[in-house]
Amino acid sequence: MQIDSFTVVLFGIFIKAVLGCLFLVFWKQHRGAAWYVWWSGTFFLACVASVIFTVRGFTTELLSIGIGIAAIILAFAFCWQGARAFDRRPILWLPVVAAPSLWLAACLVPGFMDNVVYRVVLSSLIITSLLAMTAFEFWRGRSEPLPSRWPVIVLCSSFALVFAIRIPMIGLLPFPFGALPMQAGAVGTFNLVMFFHTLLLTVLFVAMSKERLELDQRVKVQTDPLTGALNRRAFLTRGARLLHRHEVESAPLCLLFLDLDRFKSLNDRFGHSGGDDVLIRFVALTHENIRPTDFLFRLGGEEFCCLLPYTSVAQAHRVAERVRHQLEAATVDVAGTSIKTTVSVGISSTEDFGYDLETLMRRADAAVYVAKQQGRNRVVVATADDMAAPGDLASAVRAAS
Ligand code: GH3
Ligand code: MG
Ligand code: MG
Repeated sequence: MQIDSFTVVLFGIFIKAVLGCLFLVFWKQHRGAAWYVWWSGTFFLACVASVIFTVRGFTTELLSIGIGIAAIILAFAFCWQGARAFDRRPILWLPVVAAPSLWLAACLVPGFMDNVVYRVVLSSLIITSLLAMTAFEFWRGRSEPLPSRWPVIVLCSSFALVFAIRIPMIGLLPFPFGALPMQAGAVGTFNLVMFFHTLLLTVLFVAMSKERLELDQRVKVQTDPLTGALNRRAFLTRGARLLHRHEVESAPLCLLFLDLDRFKSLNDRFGHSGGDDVLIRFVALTHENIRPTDFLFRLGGEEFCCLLPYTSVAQAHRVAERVRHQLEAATVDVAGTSIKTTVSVGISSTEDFGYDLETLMRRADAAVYVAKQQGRNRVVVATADDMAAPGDLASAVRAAS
């Protein structure tokens, strides 16, 4: 069975319209995901462009080629802004307006529409730039662990390359790969290349969005909403994972248990919201004093825990002293009053107590208890003969797990 080219074009229009609707449906399900709207716009514009191209021959070249290519250019500009929205960067409206305007302005220049070389060069330059910017946006966000991000970067780059190589091929290949007289085979191949790029990119955009939404959910359930620190749930899962890795490698890890001093009286004097401000400041200050590879968890109330991978007791002691010192020196402004507070810290190490999270917690908690008894605002390293902590925090850890 032979399918005529008009049927293929109609099929393409239908697919693009369906994809445009699909991304709109995704957006309705996740209203915060504005990138879906941009990518929906990309497909609707590509659909409009295909419709306009089908009337070529029935209307002027300016209306068919001029407006059709402008719609394609706008579609790629939308794709780029979708990438920016995906990586939570502000939308750049100027290129969205400027790119198709530049093309349309050129179309109005006498002689431009009649010269296929000019048309191929200018449209390729604009589209290559837009696709390269899209690939660049995704590359900039590469620190986010989304597996589909890398194939998207590769695909956007190869899409850009397809348009870029048209420029050196102007005098060598038939349109649309170059600017020599059109051949049916070349048009078919070009459309096929476009079709597979678009299809693959769509699948990857959907996969990447799904990965992002899952990651956001995972981060949300592991984050304390007040301070932004990791929560007890994260402590249990990450702690167990970290300890297992350190045990396999026989590497040292230290646990800091940090308990703010006389926090209840601070709450009583300055109100709960004043206490909240101190908690937020404390988390920010602690983050400034640990490495990006260390972890800070809010276990509850005014109790925090740091896991310091590949760290000796001496190094952990320095970190704890730094945090203690800086908190002592810091002030938090609450309704015009400067609040000051201190912290007591207990340290336990895998070098002394092995690789069991519960044991490390119990030992560090006992060390905090000693610090409180000695007058607070100090760092105590857990030793084998520390007394047991009251309220047995380890059993709380067990209960939460
Ligand atoms: P110590 O020096 O012995 O640790 O005394 P403390 O007052 O810090 O300890 P205590 O356990 O007696 O009090 C902890 C207080 O923390 C009691 C509770 O009201 C307060 N708290 C718990 N969660 C929050 C919170 O989310 N925000 C605020 N502002 N306070 C909280
Ligand atoms: Mg406490
Ligand atoms: Mg306390």
